[in-house]
Amino acid sequence: MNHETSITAVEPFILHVPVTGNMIQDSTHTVTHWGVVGVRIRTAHGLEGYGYTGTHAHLASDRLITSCISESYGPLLLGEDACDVQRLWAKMYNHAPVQWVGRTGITHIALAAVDTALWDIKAKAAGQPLWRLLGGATVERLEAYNTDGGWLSLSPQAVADSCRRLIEVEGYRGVKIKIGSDNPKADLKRIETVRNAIGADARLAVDCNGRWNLPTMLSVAPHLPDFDLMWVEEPIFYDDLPGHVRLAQSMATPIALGEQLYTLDSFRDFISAGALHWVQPDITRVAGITEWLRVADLALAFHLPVLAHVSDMGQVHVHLAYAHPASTLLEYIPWIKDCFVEPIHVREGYYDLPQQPGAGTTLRPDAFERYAQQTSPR
Ligand code: 0YR
Ligand code: MG
Repeated sequence: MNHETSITAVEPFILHVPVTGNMIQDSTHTVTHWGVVGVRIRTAHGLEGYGYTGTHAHLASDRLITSCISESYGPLLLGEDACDVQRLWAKMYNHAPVQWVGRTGITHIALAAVDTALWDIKAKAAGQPLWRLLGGATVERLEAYNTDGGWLSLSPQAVADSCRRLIEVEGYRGVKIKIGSDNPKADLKRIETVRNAIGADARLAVDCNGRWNLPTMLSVAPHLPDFDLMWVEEPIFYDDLPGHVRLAQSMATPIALGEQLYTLDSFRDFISAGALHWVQPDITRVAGITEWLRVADLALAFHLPVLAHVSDMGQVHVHLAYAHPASTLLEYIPWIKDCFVEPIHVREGYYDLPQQPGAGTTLRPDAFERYAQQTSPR
């Protein structure tokens, strides 16, 4: 037992941070603030680990997460060595009373924050950024693609203008835009407007956020090759495995998904059934870095590329994407980066490699001053 990293306190927090332009929409969600819901774990000799997860900043549901962290996981951690990440993850994941009420969902989201804080401590104790602790960077430069110009709340022309600026001025090689409205013909027009604006060489992906049903998607699919898309993301409902298999068999454009899948087993089922082409795990859903790495290894075994999903989990995902050999590209969304001591940064379309020890999750004190919410009602 390393007493220096013995856990002495587990302190959850909730931050609500405004998004770009005060409001964004995809086909399924309207968001004004991003919820940075997480935990600070203190250890005996003063080392602190931070972990967080992303929400739509709804205080009542955010408090379900912080209550799970402080009341269910906290007591399991006190006195334990924070560096025993795998064992502690299993202890929390398999804790029977918690598992009984939440085999996925809120418990996974809470565990994601805790697991990340443990990895943060482990990397800080080693004096290394997480990507180095995980084996080192597998690429010299990790390419970023930008989603923050493509919201469904913007007009097609506004999306086209912002995507063109991202490519031509900011140096991105790729962008992703939202589709999945009630008018698929208008969405095809939207894609065409953007493709024309950014030119033939830029990478373009579209994200339906699970909104359309199979017939709608099948009617749109034959038109998509005109726009040379990297992928269609979450084309139909998240858990519809047979639907995705049928779609993959009849649509020429590759399918990306995973931001709503909660388990390694679900990734195994989707991948082995041939239901997707780009694997998009998010530490938020799969209960942390520990399980994310297993999903990425699984993808590697099938020679499928991994795209860590972002939703502003980029602070951590950049470490994983640099370290994992299956990872090729990483989404960029800039809403919360200024809350962190070492914000992620994209230069000419590539992510800077983080330099500070830890998982990239250490929050600045002024982020708490500006954005903190009460974790429980007074
Ligand atoms: C709103 N990324 C996504 C936004 C994002 C959402 O929830 O963050 O569009 O999760 O689909 O690929
Ligand atoms: Mg998505």
